[in-house]
Amino acid sequence: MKLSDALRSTGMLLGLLVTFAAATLPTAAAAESLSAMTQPAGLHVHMQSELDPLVINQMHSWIIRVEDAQGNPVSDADIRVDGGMPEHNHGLATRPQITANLGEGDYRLEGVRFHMNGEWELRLQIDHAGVTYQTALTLTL
Ligand SMILES: [Cu+2]
Repeated sequence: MKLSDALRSTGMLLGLLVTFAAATLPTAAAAESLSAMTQPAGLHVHMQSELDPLVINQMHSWIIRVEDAQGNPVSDADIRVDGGMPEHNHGLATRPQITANLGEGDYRLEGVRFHMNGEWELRLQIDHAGVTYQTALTLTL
């Protein structure tokens, strides 16, 4: 291989590496808005962090929006939230609580603090109209 060819290959490889690194770099902003359907099906949950950018080791709150399958707000849900890091087999260091029903299907969740970088799971149990729904939302910090 000629030197110029070798340099060109190296340049292309570097370019690929830079592209790869940019694509896999953790971006805090991407984690601040989550949504999921429930089990059993019937509710749609959307969560928005009030901490922006979302970072570790900082106590913060989220706004949880609950909608039915038709997109109508569900304002009389009873929500409990737990979480942890599935890969590390540990829970949250705090006990998040719903502290306000803001109406129109919005609820404020306070007392969330992620104490490590990595993949976190927020697990919601939602009681509504005699049915207990569950869902889990995942984010990476
Ligand atoms: Cu961990």
